Amino acid sequence: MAVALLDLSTIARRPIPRLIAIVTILALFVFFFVPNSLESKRFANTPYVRPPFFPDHPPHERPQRHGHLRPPHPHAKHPHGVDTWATRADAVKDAFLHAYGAYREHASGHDEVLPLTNGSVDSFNGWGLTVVESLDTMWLMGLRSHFDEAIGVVANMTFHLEPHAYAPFFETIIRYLGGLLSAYALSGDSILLARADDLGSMMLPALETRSGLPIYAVNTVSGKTKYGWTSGKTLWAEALSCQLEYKYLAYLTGRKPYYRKVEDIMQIMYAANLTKTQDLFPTVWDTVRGTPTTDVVSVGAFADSAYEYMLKQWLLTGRSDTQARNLYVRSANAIISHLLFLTPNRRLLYVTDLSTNKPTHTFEHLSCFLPGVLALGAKTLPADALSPHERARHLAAAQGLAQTCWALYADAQTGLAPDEVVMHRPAQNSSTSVAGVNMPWEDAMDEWDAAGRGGAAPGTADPVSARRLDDREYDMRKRSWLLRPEAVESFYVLWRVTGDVRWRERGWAVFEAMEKTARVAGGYASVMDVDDVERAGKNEMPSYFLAETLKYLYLLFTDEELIPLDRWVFNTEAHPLPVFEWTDWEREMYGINSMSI
Ligand code: DMJ
Repeated sequence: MAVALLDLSTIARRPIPRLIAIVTILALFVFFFVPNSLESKRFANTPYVRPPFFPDHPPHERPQRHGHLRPPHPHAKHPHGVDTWATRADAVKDAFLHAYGAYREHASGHDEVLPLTNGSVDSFNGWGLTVVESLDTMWLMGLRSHFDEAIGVVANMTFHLEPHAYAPFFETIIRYLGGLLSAYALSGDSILLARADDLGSMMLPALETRSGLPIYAVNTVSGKTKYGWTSGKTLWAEALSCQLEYKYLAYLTGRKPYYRKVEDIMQIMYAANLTKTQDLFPTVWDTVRGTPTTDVVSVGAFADSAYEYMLKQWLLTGRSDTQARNLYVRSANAIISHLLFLTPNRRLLYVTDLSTNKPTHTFEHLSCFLPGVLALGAKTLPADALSPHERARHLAAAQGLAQTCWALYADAQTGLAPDEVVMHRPAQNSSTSVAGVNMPWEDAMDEWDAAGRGGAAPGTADPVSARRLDDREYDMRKRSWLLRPEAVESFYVLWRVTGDVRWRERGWAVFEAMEKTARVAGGYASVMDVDDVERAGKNEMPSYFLAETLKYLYLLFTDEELIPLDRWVFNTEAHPLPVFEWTDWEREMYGINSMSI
């Protein structure tokens, strides 16, 4: 150090070395600083140009498992003349490539494609929803080039919204956050976790309400929130359908608010007084007070995934969240006791809503998720949580409800199911009152038990076909098939739980009907009237079609269990998340307990 100081002072005293030193310093200054400042001025005057959403050339997939560069047409036989499950799985992959290709070509940079007009729509935030929803399906189908291209799109996602725009909490969490987390879990690509963390934190203001129940929507930039059409209310499905996503995110990031904010919602549910609604959760809640505002109970649109997420919280956390598990068992028993009915002739088992404890006898396609959840519970719950009697009932209810979901498909002219039906009540349709019509399923089960259990349990036999309207025992209230997944989702779980190949065959029948009626040049279009084969489709292809419907069909036909149900848990948008176990420090820091209710 002393030698260096001596040399510098010598240079400073002599004129020529001093001049060389000054010129060198000036040259270095010009070299390093001037271009940078010019550069930044140039950028300051140039408007920001977003990079292209997709590159010009579509991704090119290398030949896949069965040696096809492109999978065969669904109706084509296997090269050796055998129509195997593997060729059926390939046919679903072909359907996915057709749907995603249409989105990529016509709706790049937007949320969803409009399949009848080759247009696009920004249904949820305009960030490129179909890309995020398709990531894990691409991964499972082995579409690696498509996946890699999509990662490039995700890398550029800022989740930016204009000041007047709001991201709906429920849809953004189950679709975007669920999609990112699942793709991360499958691929391990850290950009996906980074984006999930960004989005998870941007959506947290939705939970900053007086009660902790989520408000409808958030502006991701300002953090401002707003109510939706229910003004001041939270739908019950919205309140719980964030548990899996945020808890897995808390596990991955170590960030406490991700866990605490959503667990506080569960604590409201554990403390709720449900005596008026017979242990069932009302569909609408006051966002400020955290209490129900209605006595309507349902497993349909406003409630569905909330019941699903009780069981799945327990499964996702390595079967440790016994409080959520026990609440699921209590709720599922209440559903079976109060919401299940049988039609008198075909013995169709259906799940309906209650308003002031009276059944409405409506049955929604959305409710066809329930058989899958009941079957999953019957398969996984331990003996100390579910008695043998309860387990048998849960499994029989699952099979019977799935039979009715199938009947709705099989009855229709297109082979596709209506979105909502109302079951006939002969006592209303005839002048004489008929005793025992639309009887509660539980009563029928008790009678069957008492009579020695001969034949199939009530409602579980294959439904008798009824193409004639009069024989159906229901009227269609919503005649459209909206490319929805719930029936094939339950067929998939039942196939894996029971090994009964009928569920696979039915899934194939749904797929063939879909190919015939819903496939159009611009993707797949919802069907307006399931009983009218001639009627034009509806100009929409919701992202859940790629996230859920095609994924469950693909998994149903793939012999290998790509997503083992004991190691993965599907969120309500069919994005699989891996089972994990909390560490001791997480338990301590997050305040996790495993208390039973
Ligand atoms: C999906 O977006 C999700 O499954 C949601 O929970 C309800 N149903 C739609 C598709 O029908």
